[in-house]
Amino acid sequence: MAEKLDIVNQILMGLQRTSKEIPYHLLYNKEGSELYEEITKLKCYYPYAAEEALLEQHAGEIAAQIAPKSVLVELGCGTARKTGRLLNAVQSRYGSCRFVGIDVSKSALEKAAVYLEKELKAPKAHEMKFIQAEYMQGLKEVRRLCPENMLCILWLGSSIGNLSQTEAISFLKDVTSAVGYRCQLFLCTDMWKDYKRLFAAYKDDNGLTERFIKNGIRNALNILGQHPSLDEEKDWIYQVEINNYLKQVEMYVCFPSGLQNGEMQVNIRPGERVLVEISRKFTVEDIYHLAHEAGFHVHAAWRNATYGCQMLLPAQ
Ligand code: AVJ
Repeated sequence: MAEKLDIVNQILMGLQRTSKEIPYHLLYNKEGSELYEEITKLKCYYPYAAEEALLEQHAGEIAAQIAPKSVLVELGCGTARKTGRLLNAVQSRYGSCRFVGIDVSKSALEKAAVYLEKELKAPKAHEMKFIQAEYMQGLKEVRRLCPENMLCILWLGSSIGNLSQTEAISFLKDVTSAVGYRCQLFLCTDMWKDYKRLFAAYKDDNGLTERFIKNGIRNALNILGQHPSLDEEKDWIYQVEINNYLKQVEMYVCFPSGLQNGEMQVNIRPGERVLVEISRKFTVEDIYHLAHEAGFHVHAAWRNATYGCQMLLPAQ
């Protein structure tokens, strides 16, 4: 119950700011997770295929950078559709592989277990575990279960793009406080690129991203006890903006007629918009800078103009 109150307060705080926003994680309720899964199949949504291609191409080399006997830990593993080939590469290099998937979604974890079982070349050589938890709580639990092991923390999908620079730095610092310095971090990031490709990826013609972003708003309002009709929702406008200064895609919902709730805790004026998600993009320099600020160094990297995967080690 305390959690519910927390999230209500978080939403209200975001909606009472001068520039209104909601927490991006509200995008990932059941409908949202399904929509995101569909988005990843769109041709215009290049990050998914770009990451998959890099992992496919370099799985062997990536495995070679993972310390022997490491436990691989995936943050927000979801259905683990991209993890199998890394696990196979680790297993074929070292003979066995230990993996822990962390995700808040129980149903995603169940799918991940089934999917990986199919995908692994030698399932018996893998030890797999799944923890339903938020990232940090999950990491602490992994450290408790494996107090001595080197952990290789996988953070795929350019999920770090949802965090501002300050948030990203403190998140990466939190990782080392949760697990200590016996870890390495495999961090995947989308690269800063031309306006046209970014725009096409986040404003697809099928309107899937629009539905995904509006679903985030709907979820937030539902949590506040508001249930806008589909007719009301038809008036909402999805807006994508490319912020060149912060190198991020910004996704908004604009309310031409405004939106209030009974107690007037929420007062979105006509024409005002709410920021639902940012998706930051990185230059090579940005990645080095972020790693440095967070107390890591870039130990190895596999990149092209579209996408980057890098192995970070604690600078200590
Ligand atoms: C899951 C954060 C990587 O930023 O590209 C996709 C989410 N939002 N389309 C991204 C998203 C709109 C996605 N991440």
